[in-house]
Amino acid sequence: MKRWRRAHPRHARRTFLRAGVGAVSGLALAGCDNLSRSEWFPKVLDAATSVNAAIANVVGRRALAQEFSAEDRSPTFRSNGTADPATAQYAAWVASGFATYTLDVGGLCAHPQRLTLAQVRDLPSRTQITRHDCVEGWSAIAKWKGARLAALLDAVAVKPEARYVVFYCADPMSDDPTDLYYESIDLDDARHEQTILAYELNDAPLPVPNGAPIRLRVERQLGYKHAKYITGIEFVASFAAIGGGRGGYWEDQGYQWWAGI
Ligand SMILES: Nc1nc2c(c(=O)[nH]1)N[C@H]1C(S)=C(S)[C@@H](COP(=O)(O)O)O[C@H]1N2
Ligand SMILES: [Mo]
Repeated sequence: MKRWRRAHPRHARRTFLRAGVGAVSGLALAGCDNLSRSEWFPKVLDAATSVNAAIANVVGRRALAQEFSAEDRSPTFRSNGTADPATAQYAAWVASGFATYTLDVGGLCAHPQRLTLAQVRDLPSRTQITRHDCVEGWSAIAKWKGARLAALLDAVAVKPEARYVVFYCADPMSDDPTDLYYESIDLDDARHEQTILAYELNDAPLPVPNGAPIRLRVERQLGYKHAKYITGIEFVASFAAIGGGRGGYWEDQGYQWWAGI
C-alpha cells in the first residue's frame, strides 16, 4: 500500500486544478451546439448524472450493455487521448512484445499478485461487440476480448471492505512523470459480466494507440472510464487520497465519476 501511495502521490496543486476545470467548462460550452442532440451528453456534465446512477441502481447494475453483430463493427476503431505513453519503461515493454510487461494487483485483497500478460490471458475470458461512446462526440463499435475482471477479483480474494477498483496507467498527462492517467469503478461494475481487461481488439492483439497490452472495458459507462495502458490495479475503501481525490484523471478536472450511458 505504501509503495502505491508513493508512486501516485496526491496532487494538491490548486491552481492547476482550477485551470483544468475552467478549460473543461469552456470546452463544454463551445461544444454544446454539436453535442446537445446526443442522448448521453446531458447525463455527463450536469446533475442528472446522479439521477442516472440512482435509476441504474433500481433497474439493476447487472443489466447488459447492447451487443452487436460482426457486421455492425465500425470500419476502424480510432484512438483518443494518449496514443503512446512514450516513457522509457513503456518503450521497453513494446520492444519486448510485452513479454517483460507486468501487472501489479494489490490493495485490499488476500493474495496480491504480479501478473505477466500471459497470466492475464490465462484468466477466464469474455468476447463482446459493443459501442464505445466518447464525451468528445464520437462513437464506434468494435469487438473486444479480455479477462473477466470478476475472475481476477476472485483469484486475489478481494476483501469485503474494498469498495472501489483503481486502475493505474502508464501514460503521464503532463511534464510531471507522476501525473499518470488513472480511473476507478465500484465493485458492482467490477463484477459486471461485460467488464473485462481487454487484450484483443477486433481479433488482433490490442494495438498501442488503443491501450496495449491491457485496457479496461466497462461497457455501461463512457469512454474516459475505459483506462488504457493499465500497469496496476488496487482495491481500496476510498479513493480520496489518490490523485486529485475524485477517482480519475478526468474526474479531477471536473468530469463526473459516475459516467453511466
Ligand atoms: N490511459 C489512458 N486511458 C484512457 C485515455 C487516456 O488518454 N489515457 N483516454 C480515455 C478516453 S477519453 C477515451 S474516449 C478512450 C479512447 O480509447 P481509444 O484510444 O481506444 O479510442 O480511452 C480512455 N482511456
Ligand atoms: Mo473520451
